[in-house]
Amino acid sequence: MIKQFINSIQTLCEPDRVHICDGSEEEFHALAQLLEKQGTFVRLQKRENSFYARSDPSDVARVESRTFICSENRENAGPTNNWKDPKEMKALLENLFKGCMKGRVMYVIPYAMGPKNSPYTKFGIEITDSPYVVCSMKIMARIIQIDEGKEFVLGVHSVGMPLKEGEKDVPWPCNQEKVIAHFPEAKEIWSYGSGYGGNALLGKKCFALRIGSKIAKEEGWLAEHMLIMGLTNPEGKKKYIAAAFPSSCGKTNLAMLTSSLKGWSVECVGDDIAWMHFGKDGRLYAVNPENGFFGVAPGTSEKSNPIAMKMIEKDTIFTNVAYTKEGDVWWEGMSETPPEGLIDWRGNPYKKGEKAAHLNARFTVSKKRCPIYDPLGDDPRGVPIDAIIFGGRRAALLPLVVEAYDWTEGVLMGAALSSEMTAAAEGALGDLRHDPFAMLPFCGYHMGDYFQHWLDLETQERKMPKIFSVNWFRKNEKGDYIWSGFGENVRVLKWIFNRLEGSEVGVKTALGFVPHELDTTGLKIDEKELKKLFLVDSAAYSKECKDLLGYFQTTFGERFPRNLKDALTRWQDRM
Ligand code: OXD
Ligand code: MN
Repeated sequence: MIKQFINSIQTLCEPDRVHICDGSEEEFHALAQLLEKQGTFVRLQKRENSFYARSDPSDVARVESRTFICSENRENAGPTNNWKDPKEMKALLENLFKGCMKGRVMYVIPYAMGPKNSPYTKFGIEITDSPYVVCSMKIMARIIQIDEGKEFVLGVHSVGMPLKEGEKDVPWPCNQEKVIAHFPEAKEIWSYGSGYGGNALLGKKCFALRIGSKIAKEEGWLAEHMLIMGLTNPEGKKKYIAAAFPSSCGKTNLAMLTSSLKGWSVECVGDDIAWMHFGKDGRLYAVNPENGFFGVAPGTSEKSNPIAMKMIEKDTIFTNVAYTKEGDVWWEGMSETPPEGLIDWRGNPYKKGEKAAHLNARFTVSKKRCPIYDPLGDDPRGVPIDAIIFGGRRAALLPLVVEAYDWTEGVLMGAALSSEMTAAAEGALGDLRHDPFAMLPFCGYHMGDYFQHWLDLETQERKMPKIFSVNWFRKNEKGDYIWSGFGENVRVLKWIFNRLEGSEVGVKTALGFVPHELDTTGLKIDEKELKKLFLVDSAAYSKECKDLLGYFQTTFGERFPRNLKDALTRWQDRM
């Protein structure tokens, strides 16, 4: 069946030859050399076994407007996804893919998402004509032998730029026309025209989230846009937390936090995706299906994430950052001032006032490189989750931290997530958008049914994790962030940890419990400002509740769960 599929794609795409990937180091180095020769990769002088790539300026982020869920029934894609009839889409794809790999090699990548020997691991095959994608997939997924897998989620990817006889390739081939299509019933992914990130590394957003969430719904588990971290207190007690934030809101920094509080420490299981199942003991267990980090580079620094800075010292692919004359990489935030003689992400001499690195520039690195990679990070059973955090990027309104009164109200916190837009997807920066569960662009089916799925998980027998909402991004009247964030966020995690232990007091508000006291030893923060961080402004929040109800009703209609509507009424009544 797999052979047949590969043959049929070969016949359709007409590559010069087929290469079945084995995921070996030799293969990676041979492809990296090829990419160097083609001008896609520049080997970095300053970092061992590391490469620098510049994409085409038109191919820099996920293209949500060209991402489709092609369910048999339009209703099942829901109001938050673009839908196209699967037959129509297949016809369109046949057209686009016909001969699209001419002059290129067709690589077949068999891969696993999840730890070795885990009952939660799933398998995929990505067929691609991009060696850059092969090198990235080698880092981001676990490459396996084809006969190791059982059922495969099939993915076909092409940059959409066939080469004529003798035609010279460009460093970053792509096509202005882009389509990223998911077939949730057939469990297939077809991606055309982009070589960048989540559009092209099909294991990540396409499989682990869009198709993954659909499988999770069918099988009764959760595929979520969440980091997974272990938090240890000064007594050596450890708890695991999963946290959802919209793209580019600091998940990688939080997942690798360097604690500013003595005795508290964080270890990292994952920074982007969590697959979570209830165990026989009634607890929720999480695995990170990915094998590496595809992190946002700008803003990553010794201050914001010293662990990541160490992690990317070698064995890393950098894309769309700036390039120094010494043969190193640079981006905004790495140091106060850009180094002399910098080349920007477009390949031009850097000009003051312009961006040296693209806002969505990335590093791609194996999780084995993470100095605080969790000892249970690859445990086939996953790690037990005691708390789930939902975080948005909101300049006003949302307190620094709130604990939901119960599972249902916690689910409502997830559904109510909204955030100011970042550069991970195309769209106007800073615009507020609803992003339920940080899954808006990643839920592979009707989001109303997804909310219901979350509600249905709660049973008497299960020990449900506690749910919290956080907001690091509240600003004062002057427009400055009130909370210093980064390593200081451990103070909020400490409060959460102690709430789970039952050793910390919570103050009741309309939304849930907020801290009576937060450990601020050694922190320079004005008491008055601190108070503001825990304020639930009734009038403003009442309006937010009304807006939320409007959003939920107009968007999800009948499929917005009754229990969530009731929970929203409870919030409103308490205001
Ligand atoms: C990502 C994203 O790349 O969320 O992780 O966009
Ligand atoms: Mn993400």
